[in-house]
Amino acid sequence: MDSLKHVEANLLSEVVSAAKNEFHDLLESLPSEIGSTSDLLYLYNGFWYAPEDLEGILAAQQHFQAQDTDIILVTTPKSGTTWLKSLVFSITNRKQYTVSDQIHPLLTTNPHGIVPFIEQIYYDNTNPDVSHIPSPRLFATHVSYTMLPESIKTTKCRIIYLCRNPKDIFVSMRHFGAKIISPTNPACQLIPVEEAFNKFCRGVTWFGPFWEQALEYCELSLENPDKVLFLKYEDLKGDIISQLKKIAVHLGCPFSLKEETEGVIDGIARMCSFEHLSNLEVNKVTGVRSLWMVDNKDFFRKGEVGDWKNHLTDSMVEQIDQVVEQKLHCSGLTFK
Ligand code: PAP
Repeated sequence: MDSLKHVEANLLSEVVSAAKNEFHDLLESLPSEIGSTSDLLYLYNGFWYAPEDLEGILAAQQHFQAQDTDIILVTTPKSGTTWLKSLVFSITNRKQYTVSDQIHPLLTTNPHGIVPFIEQIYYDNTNPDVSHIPSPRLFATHVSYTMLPESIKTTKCRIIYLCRNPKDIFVSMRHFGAKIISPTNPACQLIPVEEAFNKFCRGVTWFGPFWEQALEYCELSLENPDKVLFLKYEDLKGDIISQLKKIAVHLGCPFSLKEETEGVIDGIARMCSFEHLSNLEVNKVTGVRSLWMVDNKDFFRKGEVGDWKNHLTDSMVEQIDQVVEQKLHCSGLTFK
């Protein structure tokens, strides 16, 4: 029995190392460039990826089997992923965990520890067992629609896409990069901000270009609103209650009048607010992590709309306005 296990383990490690070699060969064949985040990115099918993200998503394309009841949260990095994860988890689990509940998971676990990124779980293990996760399973991803595993497109699972003003995304990403890039890899220093901004405007950024991704999901939400709900961070900040109702309807679990009058929607908004989540011990302490090498606290900075005004020069604003005008004008997609 032991020798059989040994043979199985050897076979598995050979398969894994063959896949690693194959991926390594693929990377070698791809165009690469230091991205706006100061790390090396690779261009694959029109989008830029850090190698571990690309490896994870390619594995997910092969192995991830979506279920009709799955919910997939899609964002460009730094556009409100952490917030969206907490909101959707709270909505879909509201019968099990009321927000006044002292055992509500968000009180002790960062949203990233509750809703996993598909590309991360398939990077950690090319074929993880996700079948045991209770329904509705919640997953997040930063990838474009074209790169999603096929079963997400063919099953009835729902997608929620959240986008944000790219000026605030850049500022948020720059601060995040300063927290994680150099400390985790001393050989890698942040490139000058003007250079990083140029790269961002050329789309050479994690999962970029951001406009290609936003356009894809925006068009899909118009063609197939039952499948894709398109949200904006600025709208969540502007009127969280109406956005929560919209999300609940999209997910097929609208709030009842009774829930509304009992303050369930307000409770979820409060539970998931920046002020509340960022002040929880689990999201405040240095060294507490839910994702790779990032402290939970690094997912919370200001949580505001328009902080770009404090960081971007007039010429940067002009440059990105031109990109947005040129790339998004026809779609009608605008940012406040
Ligand atoms: P990720 O893509 O790496 O997971 P993501 O959560 O999308 O990061 O982005 C972090 C941004 O969302 C931060 O924005 P800032 O840098 O402009 O401040 C963070 O502060 C903000 N954020 C995190 N949680 C919330 C929340 N509950 N409400 C509003 N904004 C939030």
